[in-house]
Amino acid sequence: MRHTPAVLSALSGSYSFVKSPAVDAPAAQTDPRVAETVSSMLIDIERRGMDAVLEYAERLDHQGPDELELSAERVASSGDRLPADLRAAIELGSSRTRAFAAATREHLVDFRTEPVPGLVTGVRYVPVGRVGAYLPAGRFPLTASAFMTVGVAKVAGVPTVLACTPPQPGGGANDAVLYAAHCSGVDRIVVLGGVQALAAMAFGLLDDAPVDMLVGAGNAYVAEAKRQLFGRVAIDLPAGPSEVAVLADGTADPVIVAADLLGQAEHGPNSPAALVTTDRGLADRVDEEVERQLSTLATAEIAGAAWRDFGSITVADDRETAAALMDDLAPEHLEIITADDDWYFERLRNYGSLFLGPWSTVAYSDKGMAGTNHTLPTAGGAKHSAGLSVGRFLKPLTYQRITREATPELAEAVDVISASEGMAAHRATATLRLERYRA
Ligand code: HSO
Ligand code: ZN
Repeated sequence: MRHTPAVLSALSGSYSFVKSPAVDAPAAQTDPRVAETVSSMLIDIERRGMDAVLEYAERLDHQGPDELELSAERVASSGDRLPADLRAAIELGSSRTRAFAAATREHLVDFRTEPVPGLVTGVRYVPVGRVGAYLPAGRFPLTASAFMTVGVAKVAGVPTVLACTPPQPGGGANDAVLYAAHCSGVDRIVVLGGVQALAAMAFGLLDDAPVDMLVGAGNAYVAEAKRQLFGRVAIDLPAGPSEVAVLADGTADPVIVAADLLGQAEHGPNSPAALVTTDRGLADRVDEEVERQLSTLATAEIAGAAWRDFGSITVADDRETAAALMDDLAPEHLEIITADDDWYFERLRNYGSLFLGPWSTVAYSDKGMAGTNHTLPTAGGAKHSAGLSVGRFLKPLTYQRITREATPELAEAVDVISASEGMAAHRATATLRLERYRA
């Protein structure tokens, strides 16, 4: 998240930084060394297949060749190894996410239109055939990832959803991640991490065919592997470090605002968190409150580093300026805590997911309890893209049926255009039909 200098200088109102980021926001481009490592691994795995996959799994994750497979019973019984309250929370998040995806799916309706008699055109939503989901379980096992990827793909009607999750330090997979995947309807889970997992899914080494689409968050290597495989397969999003922005006025509680900023800064030392406010007093109180909360936060080492390097507090003169600043940031998550929430709701254009009012916090969506997807554009991507949703797993395929009746109008126009372009074979496809129509 970084402000565009040209946008800042064009703002009609003024603003000032109470705290500006110490470091420029992480660049959207990948570190060239990461790109190089990933590229050589992909080439090697494509050439040598499963032998190379097993070598990387051994070298990078100390995984033996017989430690990839999980029996169906082991996955199905994963919930039995969890405390009852965690099991119930996973079931709630899974069903809530599936329900929101199903409601969204209902709005994606096949249709037909007949612009002139004899020309029928339409759209059919057809699910992608095979999806590969990466379920991260590194520093933090993001339990809800499976809801967002596996669960939403299954609601879209994807016939085969394969998942990979990295091995845990003592071997095996994280039971909460397994249970979340199981509740989400996964067809098969393999214990495999990093680039080797994505390559194995994309090259069809785990199953009888390659996947058509790769989804799911991971570290910089996982993100880069997806970026490099894009084109050969579809991907959800090029995901960078998680971000949060809060747009608040003097009515907001500084304790809540500070907690919500740290709530995403905890993801990693390069996670940006921004407050834009129309109230100078709130800015100062949040500045102090963040430090106070960091002094007791268990993950202060990460969140504190993120706040120090990528945290910002900006005071805007008026709500127009605040909204313009926020649209320029285009944050992954945006919380609005003001007396004018509806005005901002109507006005704002760029965000991955929006949280309206003091009771709405990002973690509710992060963990699947709101039902909305947490796979969202970062690094300003919200200016051009939306997050993952059921529609991404559905291809809106067009078709047409043209009858004899509609032939003269279409064929005569195609004849003229093709002749002007010199495309004789295209022209013939139309003129031959015209001859038959007139015969
Ligand atoms: N904020 C992350 C998702 C997540 N956070 C899950 C915690 N758990 C990306 O939206
Ligand atoms: Zn999060």
